Amino acid sequence: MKVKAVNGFARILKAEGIPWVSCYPTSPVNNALGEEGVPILMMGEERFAVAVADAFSRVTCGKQIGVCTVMAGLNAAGIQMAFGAVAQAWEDSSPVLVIAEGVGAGATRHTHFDMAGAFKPITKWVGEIDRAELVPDYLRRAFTHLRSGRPGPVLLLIPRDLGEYDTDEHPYTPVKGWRTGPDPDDVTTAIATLIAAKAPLLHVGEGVYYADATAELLRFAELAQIPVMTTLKAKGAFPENHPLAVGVRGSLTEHFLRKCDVLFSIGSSLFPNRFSHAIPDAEAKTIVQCTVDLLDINRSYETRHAVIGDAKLTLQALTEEFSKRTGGGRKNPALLDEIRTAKEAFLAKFRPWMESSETPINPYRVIGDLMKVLDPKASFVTADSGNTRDQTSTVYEAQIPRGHLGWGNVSTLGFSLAGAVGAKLAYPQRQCVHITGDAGVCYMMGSFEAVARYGIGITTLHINNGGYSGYGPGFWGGGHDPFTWKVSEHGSACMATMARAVGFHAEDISQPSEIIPALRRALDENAKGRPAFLEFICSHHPVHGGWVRGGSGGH
Ligand SMILES: Cc1ncc(C[n+]2csc(CCOP(=O)(O)OP(=O)(O)O)c2C)c(N)n1
Ligand SMILES: [Mg+2]
Repeated sequence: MKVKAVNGFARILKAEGIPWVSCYPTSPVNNALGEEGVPILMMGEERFAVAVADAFSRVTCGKQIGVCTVMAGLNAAGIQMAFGAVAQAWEDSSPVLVIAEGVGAGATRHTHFDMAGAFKPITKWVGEIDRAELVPDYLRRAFTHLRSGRPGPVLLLIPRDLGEYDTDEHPYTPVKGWRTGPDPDDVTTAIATLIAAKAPLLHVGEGVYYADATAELLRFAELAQIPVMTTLKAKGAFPENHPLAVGVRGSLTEHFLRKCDVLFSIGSSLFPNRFSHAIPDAEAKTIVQCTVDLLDINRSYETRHAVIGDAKLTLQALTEEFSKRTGGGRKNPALLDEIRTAKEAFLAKFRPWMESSETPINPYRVIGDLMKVLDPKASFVTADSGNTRDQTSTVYEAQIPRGHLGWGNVSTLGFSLAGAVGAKLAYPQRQCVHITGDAGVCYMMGSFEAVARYGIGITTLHINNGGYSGYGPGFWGGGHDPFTWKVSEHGSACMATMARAVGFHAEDISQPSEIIPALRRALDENAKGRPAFLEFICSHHPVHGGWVRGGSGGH
């Protein structure tokens, strides 16, 4: 049967199980999606359209692929604005499919902008479809990249006037994606190293999420009785209320990171960025790195022991070898005591703020009360760039996989709204909340109308601390204070009023005792399909758990 190229394209997306496509006007694929019965979500700008699709891929750990379209072709405005969002997906290895209009045959001399060239450094693959009958081939390759190996964004360019192709001659079967298993010799070495360790630490990265290996991780950690820390992006991959959990950052994590003699890493690049730890005294420790991607080997630290392969297959092999060598699991009550004591010391610093009745409200009180209200087994929390990320990632306890989305090798303001929207679309039954600051809110305001229009019941928590708090006095030197950080007083700029005007349930809260009732009202509104915005009048309190820096193993 003959179909137009864009319709064949849309049918293939449907066959691949794509539930909706987020977009911003316009793309020749959008109409075809309508004709083929694939809903589109028309957002408020391109960056958000990409970010929602990106977030959907992240929160489903690539089990579902987020897809978006943006304007391009001879008017590259859309794809140019989308660049930052795609770059972020690339930095964080998120498997999002971006579709844009290609430049048709003979028209390349009419544009200055080399789309494929511009996006090659920030995508896993760019496909430029130049003949109608190649639509199935290009989508087959796109989904192979999206579903196999280290995840990452793919850009497909499809011109509007490609003509037709015959689907009987060029059929399409959905792509399953492929995994690689570990070398058994490397598994033996890794387990021998682990068994010989005096103070091992499991260091868990987001690869465990993408490999769907959280159950295998739990089994392995319990069998081997090892403390478990996660990277920010892997927060929640191991239940943070588990007696072996040592969190993401702060004194509890730091104690075990410094103390360990074997750092046993699974699913992490191990590169120390702005939002992760360096490995202290790396040369004095033995590092075992289990990862899917050779790019990470001998990258930030010299690799002596590596296991290359999918994290699920690797954890299964490690568990089997460990059981064989130890005759079943082992017990370590002294370790559990040590974790409990270190956790108590860590909480002793933050708990008073989480329970504080001071005004302006301490931001930790909002997070503490949020933890009292949310169902820990059916909720999702993410936070924005700035103090909200740092404070949430320090004290919020994620008990289920993707109960928290940590993102941001490069952490871009405004992404938390997309995170919550992507989560709500993926898990409609969950309470989905994101925490953002004054700068974060400004970065997302233009997208609120679409969230309300589609009835996406998420809650925005705006921590109004009167400015860009982490950039306060002294951050860039005295000369720029106060202009680097202060924003308008709440009396003259009420963000809750703006959110209400575009369809959100909205409140502003200045009393700590009002936090829990307001959260409950917001979640009730969410359950009815209405987003909610709560603006908390908070203190300037830029305190959070630290990252271990330095060491000689990379910066
Ligand atoms: C797109 C982008 N530009 C700049 C930054 C740098 N940046 C990080 S946090 C921040 C200010 C955050 O202020 P606010 O949202 O009020 O949060 P607070 O730290 O005060 O809680 C800025 C400018 C960024 N992360 N992303
Ligand atoms: Mg602020």
